[in-house]
Amino acid sequence: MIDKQFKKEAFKESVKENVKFLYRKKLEEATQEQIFQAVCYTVKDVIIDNWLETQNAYKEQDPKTVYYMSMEFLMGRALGNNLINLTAYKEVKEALDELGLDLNVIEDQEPDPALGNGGLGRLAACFLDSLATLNYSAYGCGIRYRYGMFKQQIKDGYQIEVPDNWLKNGYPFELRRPEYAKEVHFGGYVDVEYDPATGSNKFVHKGYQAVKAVPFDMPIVGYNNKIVNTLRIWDAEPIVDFELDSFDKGDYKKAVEQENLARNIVEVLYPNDNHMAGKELRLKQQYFFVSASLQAAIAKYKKNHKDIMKLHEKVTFQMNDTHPTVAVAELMRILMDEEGLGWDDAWSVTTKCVAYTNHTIMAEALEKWPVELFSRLLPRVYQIIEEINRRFVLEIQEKYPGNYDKIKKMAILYDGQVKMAHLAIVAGYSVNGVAKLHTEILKKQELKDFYEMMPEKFNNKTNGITQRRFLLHGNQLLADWVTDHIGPEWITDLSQISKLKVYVDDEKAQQEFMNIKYQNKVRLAKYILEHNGVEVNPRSIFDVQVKRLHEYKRQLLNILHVIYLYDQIKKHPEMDFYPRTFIFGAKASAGYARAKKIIKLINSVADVVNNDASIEGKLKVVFIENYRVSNAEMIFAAADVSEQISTASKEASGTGNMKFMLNGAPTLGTMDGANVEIVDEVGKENAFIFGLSADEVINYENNGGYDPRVIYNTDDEIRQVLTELVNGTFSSDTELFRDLYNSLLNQNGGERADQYFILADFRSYAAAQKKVEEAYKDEKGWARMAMLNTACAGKFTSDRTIQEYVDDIWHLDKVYIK
Ligand code: KOT
Repeated sequence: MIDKQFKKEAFKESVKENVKFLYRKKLEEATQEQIFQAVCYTVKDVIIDNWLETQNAYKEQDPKTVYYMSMEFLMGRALGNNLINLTAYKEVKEALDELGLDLNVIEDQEPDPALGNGGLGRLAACFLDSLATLNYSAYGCGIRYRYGMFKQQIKDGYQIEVPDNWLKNGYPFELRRPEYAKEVHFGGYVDVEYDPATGSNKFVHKGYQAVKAVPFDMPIVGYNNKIVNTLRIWDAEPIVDFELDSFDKGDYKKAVEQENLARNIVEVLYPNDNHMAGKELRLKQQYFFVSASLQAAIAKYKKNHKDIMKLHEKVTFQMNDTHPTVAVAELMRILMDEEGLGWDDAWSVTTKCVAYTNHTIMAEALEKWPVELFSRLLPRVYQIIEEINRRFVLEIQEKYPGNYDKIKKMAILYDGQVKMAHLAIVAGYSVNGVAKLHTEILKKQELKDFYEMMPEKFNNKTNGITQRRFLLHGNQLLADWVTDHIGPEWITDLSQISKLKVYVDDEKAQQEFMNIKYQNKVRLAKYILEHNGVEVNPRSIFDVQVKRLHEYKRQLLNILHVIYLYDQIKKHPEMDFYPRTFIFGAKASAGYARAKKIIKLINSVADVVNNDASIEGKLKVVFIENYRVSNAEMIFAAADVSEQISTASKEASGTGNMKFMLNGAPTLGTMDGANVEIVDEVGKENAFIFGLSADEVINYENNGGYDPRVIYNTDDEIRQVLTELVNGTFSSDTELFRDLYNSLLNQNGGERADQYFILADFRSYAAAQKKVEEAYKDEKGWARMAMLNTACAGKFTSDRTIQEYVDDIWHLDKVYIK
């Protein structure tokens, strides 16, 4: 409770006033959506005051600022989170109660701003929360996509993509800032002109198309500290009457083209996770938001600093994967062509300002642009990249004389392609991976040559999540219980949560903890009944895998194991079997046919299993439609088992694994990504680890793979499971799952048979699952394990991650608001 607006009576009055003002209605006449808007305006009113104060404090104290450059910010709903961080959630809930309104229902009116695909975008959102909470000056820089991540519907077991028109009713928390609009230029050509003022040549970009970038600001509320930072996302508008001199007014065709460019550029988020969309429009999106963000950052710096050579003392740009890496050349362009620096000075500033985070080693995600496309779309920027490359190649030659292999492997321009990761590493002053294992793989394998040449740049920053959203908001019962036992410090210092360890053998605490889990399972069961029409038993083990659908994440392994269990129960009806509910949630990229087929398989297995009376409800399979941030919060709270079963070495970190852990669900997983560190924290005996190690997988890969047919030929039960994919058990169309079947057994072109080692890991996965069942039957033992997971999750707060970025990379100053 920090402001007068959250005195209950004043709050109630304000909501009523807003309903009247916005809709000319009385509260009783307003729809829930209208009430949602009215409540948001009341909340925004408080936020705006803090926002102004924060920005004033920044002006006065002039701290260094990080610009977190990201194509994706998967924010999730803002209302509940803002109330939590304003420490006003409970008061507002009561005030609304008194008006006969339910805050949960009102929160449910908000569209999920889904300007991201999955982990990478959600990480950016958690980072903004932590930056504000830790009193650091920060901007998120991104794109205001008209359509975010598609909404998923399941029809007849298939995924259908429905456009996500999140701005349909207006988004209450955004603020349009036309006074900070910037122009961004595409296409055209570069002229060399003699500049009499300097007596040297200058490069002039001509004949381009221009787009106006208009920023929309969203407030990022820190927890209980009055800090409000800004997520600045850029909209595109046609230039029409904006700086008309920059193009030929009379050119009708060009005017139409520019209008189309503006319309298209921010239209939609590319729905690909861990996959490069090599589309011209994607590169346009990248340059669009990068150029606008850099122009704005430099304009802001110049307002109260004279010396552009000291930019790095006040500004740092963190590139969230290679998607914003064109920033390297764009910053060079601005410093040289607009600020008048020479190459060496511009390079010296740029290489102190930009840093790069790598999030994946999946080959298909590596960004490489055809030179033809790049140079046509961004001729001046491309020229600069050529020069960066020329100088870098000279450096390679100096360090490795005569070693042309190094040039081939490390050059930024090679084989007619622009390699964005190479550009990011060459220019960046820091290169980091997102979990210990991932960073080691980068150093030893993927980026070995770069690590050898510039080891000082490389560092690890293990990912984290914000406990404010994923415990305090998402699991209010557990949050209150934790606070009752150890006080509220965990909310801003998650290391405190280890104080729960003293309760893990306390039977009363165990019962309370598991009773909360049960209530959360009842809540999820209700959601599943409403959304899927499937009744699930909240006393069964809730075994959950929610994440993007990708072959490397191995949802296929999970569902094949479900088939295996089903076969076992059918064959031995008398066998001891603890009831289990397998819960899936996953979106597949629209063009990823095999991923979509796996969704269909999950739903087909669900149809058969859920409707087979003979197994007496022992096994249920549920596919939750449209998995997203808002239902994720509820799902984590209700999970008993956290499925983190990627092929070792493939999942850079994972962050869902941390959300499950915090909510008391032990990990069933491979030694991959941050799972390794989860096990370090909680102990191997409090997780269920299986499968090949990253080294073993990489070894196989370097030696041409392995032969799944040996397993198929010798393991009857596995063969039976695979046979059921194509013998009509789950579809009368025996060809429906043929591709999945083949992918496990047959080599296909360049693709190895079972390239994600599903059969190789199957038996060890099944054994780990058996251990889960045994462990769950021991009620006290399980309660202890679940509590230990919560108690050992302290490391995985994004507050810790951000503090490490600040200490090792950004060197920001804290700012306090009086
Ligand atoms: C790559 C290309 C396009 C869109 C997304 C990606 C992407 C996503 N690359 N890595 N990620 C995930 O990033 C998360 C945050 O660091 C990791 O936890 C996760 O393991 C990555 O797969």
